[in-house]
Amino acid sequence: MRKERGFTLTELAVVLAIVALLLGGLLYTLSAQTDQRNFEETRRRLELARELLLSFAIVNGRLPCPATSTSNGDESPSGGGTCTGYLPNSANTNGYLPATAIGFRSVDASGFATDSWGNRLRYAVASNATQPSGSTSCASPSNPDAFTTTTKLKSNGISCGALDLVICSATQNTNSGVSPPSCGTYGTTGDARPVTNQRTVVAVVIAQGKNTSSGSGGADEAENVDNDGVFVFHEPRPTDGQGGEYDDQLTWISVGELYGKLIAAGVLP
Ligand SMILES: [Ca+2]
Ligand SMILES: [Ca+2]
Ligand SMILES: [Ca+2]
Repeated sequence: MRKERGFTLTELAVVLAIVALLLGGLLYTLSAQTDQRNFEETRRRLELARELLLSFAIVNGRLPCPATSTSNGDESPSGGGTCTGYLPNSANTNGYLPATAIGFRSVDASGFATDSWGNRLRYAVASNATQPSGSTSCASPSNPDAFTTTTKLKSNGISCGALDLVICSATQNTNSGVSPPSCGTYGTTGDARPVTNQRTVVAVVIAQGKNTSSGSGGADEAENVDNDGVFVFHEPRPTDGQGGEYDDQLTWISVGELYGKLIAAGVLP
């Protein structure tokens, strides 16, 4: 007679531990894959936003104004001109991508363009034209709606730079209180370096990413929504990284690229 023998408690515990480990690993992989997919989808939406903004400019001879929290995804004011709360103006509390004006399809129930986590895409456009650095060719630019009014953009012409927006590698040591806004001079660890030069960027689109829904995010991210002309772009970082947690994604349009598209389409000069 063979003696029947079951699993010992120790054996069962080992098996359960292995199953738990495998399951945990699987769940982690799944959530990491979802995050990665959302990140890439958001990147695609930003690129689409960029193309649609440039297409809008070709048809309308200007860039659209940002949407505000009450404009249901349309530019404000409708038809462009002097934007509601234009930069550099601290009253510009509600700059969103004008989804209905440019025909952007991923929108929330109120018509605002969103990233793949459902956060509304931010958008800022330069209002003032200026001499490109070291040049005197943009003699008397028409401001402050230089890039959002068709006749002004045309009369300013391609000799003007865009004054109000600059992209930096950190918020530390930047200066938004000067015109043009500045990434400052690099001095100590954590200080910003320029990602773009001043007078280069005419529009920027920002996705605030996964952490925005949970209300987290660091100082570098806060710089992207504090309604001044300085924006921060770098690779994603964890909470204890330089400048705090950062998962924002940005894309921007240089003024030269805008002019290039308008010239190619016969809108300028
Ligand atoms: Ca973020
Ligand atoms: Ca700031
Ligand atoms: Ca800022």
